[in-house]
Amino acid sequence: EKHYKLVVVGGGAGGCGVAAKFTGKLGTGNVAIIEPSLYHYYQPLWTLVGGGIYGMNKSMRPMDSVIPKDVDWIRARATAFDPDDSTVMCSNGELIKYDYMVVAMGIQVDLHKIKGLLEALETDPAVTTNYASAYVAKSFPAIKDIRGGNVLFTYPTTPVKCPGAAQKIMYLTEDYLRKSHRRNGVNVQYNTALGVIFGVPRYAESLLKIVEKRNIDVDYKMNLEEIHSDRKEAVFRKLDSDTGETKTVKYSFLHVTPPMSAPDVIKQSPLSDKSGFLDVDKYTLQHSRYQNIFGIGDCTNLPTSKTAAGVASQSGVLRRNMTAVMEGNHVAQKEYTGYTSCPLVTGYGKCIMAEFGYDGIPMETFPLDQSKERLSMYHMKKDVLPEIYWKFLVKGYWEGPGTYRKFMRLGMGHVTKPSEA
Ligand code: FAD
Ligand code: UQ1
Repeated sequence: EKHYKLVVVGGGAGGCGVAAKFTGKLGTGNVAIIEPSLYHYYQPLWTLVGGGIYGMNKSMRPMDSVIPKDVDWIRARATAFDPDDSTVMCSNGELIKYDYMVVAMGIQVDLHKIKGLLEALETDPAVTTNYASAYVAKSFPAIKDIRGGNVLFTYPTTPVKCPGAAQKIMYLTEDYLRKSHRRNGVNVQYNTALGVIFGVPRYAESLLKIVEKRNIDVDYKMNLEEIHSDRKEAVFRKLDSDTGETKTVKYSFLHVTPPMSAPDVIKQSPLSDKSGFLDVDKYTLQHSRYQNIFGIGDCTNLPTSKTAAGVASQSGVLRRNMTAVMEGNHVAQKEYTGYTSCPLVTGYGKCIMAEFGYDGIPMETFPLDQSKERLSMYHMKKDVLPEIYWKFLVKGYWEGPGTYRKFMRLGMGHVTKPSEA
């Protein structure tokens, strides 16, 4: 049995950043990251990889290059939590004891929950998803092969990471078809299980205008249930039908946003709430029942959109609050506002920079109307944010644009916003 002052479970966006923040305070050898993957992925790039703008390699780095040098890397999966004993069991047989633990395991992509999806991803070049590392690189070749027919995009009933990414790839595809003079004769269709195009009305309004202008067909309350890749058919359940009606559509291209859920290890532990996600306080990020446990990112039950931008903002809150608890002070030093951001890429060279907090309250950083499509925000997404991520976020230095927002918007008042993120 090994014992650490701090154990971080998961070496993704949240885990690396948090470990980097605390290893300086706690000292070499006192912090460990439990992480099975050999590569760390910058997933926000996957939209652009799918759109043919970057290669997959640009989204990945060897895990040992992002895990801070003075942190112990335990190359294994966490397989069971015993929070009453302050221990985690690992897939390599090691039992790890901790004084404090941060759970940052991300969200689980449940490809197996749609009948025929795994088979289609493996065998049909026209079926793809930007949500799983193994298939992102399929997207652009498939887009280039479109020659008419129904080009379908889906959105499931469950929480997902970066909800906007289900549509970003659709706008890129549509733009690509237009620019390569293949848009005629193609029916672009967004089938979403939701009843709205986007959860925040301010941005939904912009997106509705875009789909109308670009002749994209949106069908609400449609949940992808099955794929028959042998017949190139997708079957959707109509969620608002009492009789369980379905709709079957022939596809020439299909981008799937798969259902997702909390990692099974969390679901099966005393750490989850009824939804299966890690049960944390929505303002302090401390676990609701175990004071020496905190959570960050996609694996938590924080009621806001799951994004790396959210993780950045949460990491500052977690730093302050966990430090306070370690020093014997009251936990609520800083409250999370629910800040999250979704750069809605709407074409090659266009992006709506959505930023909002709890209850969908807009929290825009820049002194301009971010609900409009802009080239500047596209460059932000494509060129600036990747640098911020690798140079600052995973090293523990980027806590989101909160402080910059206050500075940039001095005197600007056209969007209501809480003062901090
Ligand atoms: P992750 O970064 O996913 O890390 C989780 C880590 O936990 C992984 O390394 C995993 O290997 C590890 N792990 C899993 N199980 C175990 C286990 N049992 N034991 C130990 N370790 C485990 N966000 C934005 O802000 N802007 C965007 O534009 C954007 N676009 C996106 C586009 C796509 C296509 C996708 C898929 C995501 C996008 N995101 C975007 C979302 C962003 O990538 C995630 O919200 C972010 O990575 C969450 O960080 P995390 O640390 O919670 O999880
Ligand atoms: C952000 O902070 C962040 O973390 C690095 C992202 O992850 C890729 C984002 O996509 C966004 C949009 C932000 C928010 C930052 C600004 C400047 C709007």
